[in-house]
Amino acid sequence: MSTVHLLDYVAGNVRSLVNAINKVGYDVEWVRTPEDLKNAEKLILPGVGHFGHCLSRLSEGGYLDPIKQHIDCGKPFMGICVGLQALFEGSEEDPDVPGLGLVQMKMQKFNDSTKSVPHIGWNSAMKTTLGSSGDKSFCGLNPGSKYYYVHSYAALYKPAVLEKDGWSVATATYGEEEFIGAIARGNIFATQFHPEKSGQAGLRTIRAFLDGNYAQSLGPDISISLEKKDGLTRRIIACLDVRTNDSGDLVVTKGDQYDVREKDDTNSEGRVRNLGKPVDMAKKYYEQGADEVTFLNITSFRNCPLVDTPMLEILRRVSETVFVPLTIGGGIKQTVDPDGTSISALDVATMYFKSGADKVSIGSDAVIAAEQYYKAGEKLSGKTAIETISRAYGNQAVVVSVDPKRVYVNSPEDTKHYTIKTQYPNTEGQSYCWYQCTIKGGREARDLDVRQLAKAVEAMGAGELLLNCIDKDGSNSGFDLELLHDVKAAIKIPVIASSGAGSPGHFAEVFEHTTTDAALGAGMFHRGEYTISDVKDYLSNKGFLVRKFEADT
Ligand code: 1PR
Repeated sequence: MSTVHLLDYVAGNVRSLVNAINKVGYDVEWVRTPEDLKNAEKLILPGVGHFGHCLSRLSEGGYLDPIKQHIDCGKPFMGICVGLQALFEGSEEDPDVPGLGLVQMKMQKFNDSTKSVPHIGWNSAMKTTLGSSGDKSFCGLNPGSKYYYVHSYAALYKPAVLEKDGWSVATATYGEEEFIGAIARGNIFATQFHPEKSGQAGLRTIRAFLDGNYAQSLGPDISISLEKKDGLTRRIIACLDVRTNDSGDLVVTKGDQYDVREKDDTNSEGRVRNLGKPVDMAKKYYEQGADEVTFLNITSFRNCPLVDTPMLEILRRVSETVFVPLTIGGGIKQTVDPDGTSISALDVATMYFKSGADKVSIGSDAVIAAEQYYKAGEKLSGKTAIETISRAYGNQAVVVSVDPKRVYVNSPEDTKHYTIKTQYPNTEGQSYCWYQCTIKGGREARDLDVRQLAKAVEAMGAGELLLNCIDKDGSNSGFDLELLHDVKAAIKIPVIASSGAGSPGHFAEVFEHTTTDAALGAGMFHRGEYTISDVKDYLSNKGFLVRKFEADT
């Protein structure tokens, strides 16, 4: 098997990249010291998180000069995400930290006055300019395909600079901003998107780079044939609530308002609903075109040491065949093992990242952290799970999952919390409500409203909010649009609508009537009522941009 050298000096969460490289027939050799770079023929530099953190670590480790030498002597080099950004002069994110300076431009933050930032989701990479290397540099990129991006800073497209220096560029457009999705010149190829998370389209790109088959599968020069417009698709996420059933097996389950037990006629507790096996179901949803898969560990498996937790094995297996982002939630917090060993939230998250997760989702712990944030006069402690994990892995790796429920009041004066006037009064005719945060899977309500939580976790560095709704969960009656309006108005980070999806029409409704960034479904997919492709076909017929699953080629 041919090998490729991988320089993972910074974050350590590259399992899916390794899986993707193996999948296209290559073996990974790790670069452990700067000297190892001398033996590298093909080199991949992935990177996530903070530009300054990545570049400083590479510089302190003595890697920058050997990387430059590798590139200068004409050997194949591929940069991914911050690995692309490293080729530039620098970034607004950390103005004092220089990049390699091969591209004479700086990264800029996306304008967040008109859209959510980070830019998360599936967007294009369409060939725009031809550098001196001509078509040859575009490793398998296809103008009809979509690729998975997650970043707040981008190289905004400036054709004059790039063409002068002979760069070939593929761009994407987010809102009104056109930016570099991939760039190439001679032996250099780099993507702002994550090819290892971009399904078959991404695997094709990795394969083309590794095979040296740079000219493969080029489309027409779309700057002539297509109008540039926002290429971000509507993201559809499949969610698997996982727990052990009464026989001790790990199953996908699904509740109604968080109650996952079968209703029976007796007063005894029913059995846990068993809707299938997590690994098989994740693969099924990937093949139906899910843009992401989320696993929520809804009960604790904490009667065993963390390293043996069954979710780790599930992630390892899923990430071998599912090449879209995987999120894991449940129990992401400081933990104590049965033998008394204390494990920090960051270490817990690290174990999940190393097993194949791309994001962790924090529930109860985020609510407690937000309460403390307000108690301290809106001051950050720097020690919360959200802060420590986002510092190490980047904001995009931290999702906060919130489980709010409605509390009705007669008038806004009856509570100190932010209320909305609802179109759906309760049976007592009360038409104002606020959304109360809960912890422990909805079992314990706290004196914190969802707006407070959203603002606090955004300040702490969460990259995305998974907005459940206990009142709507399992109801098949559509998403809570009022809740979504409430939260979207308070924050800039992307919001995933969750709870209540019962038909494809509910997805169209939520995208039409709110500015939600993504929508998640569970029960309707698990029960086989609709597939993810049904939802995407429906959305596409309604004129929404969606990504279609590309089969193996
Ligand atoms: O608090 O950090 O340990 O995280 C626990 C996680 O587990 C939280 O994300 C919490 O939302 C989740 N959770 C806890 N108990 C339950 C339960 O159902 N008993 N599930 C639970 C949450 C909600 C969604 C669901 C949507 C869509 N499930 O994930 O999939 O509501 O459902 P639908 O489309 O069928 O309506 P921590």
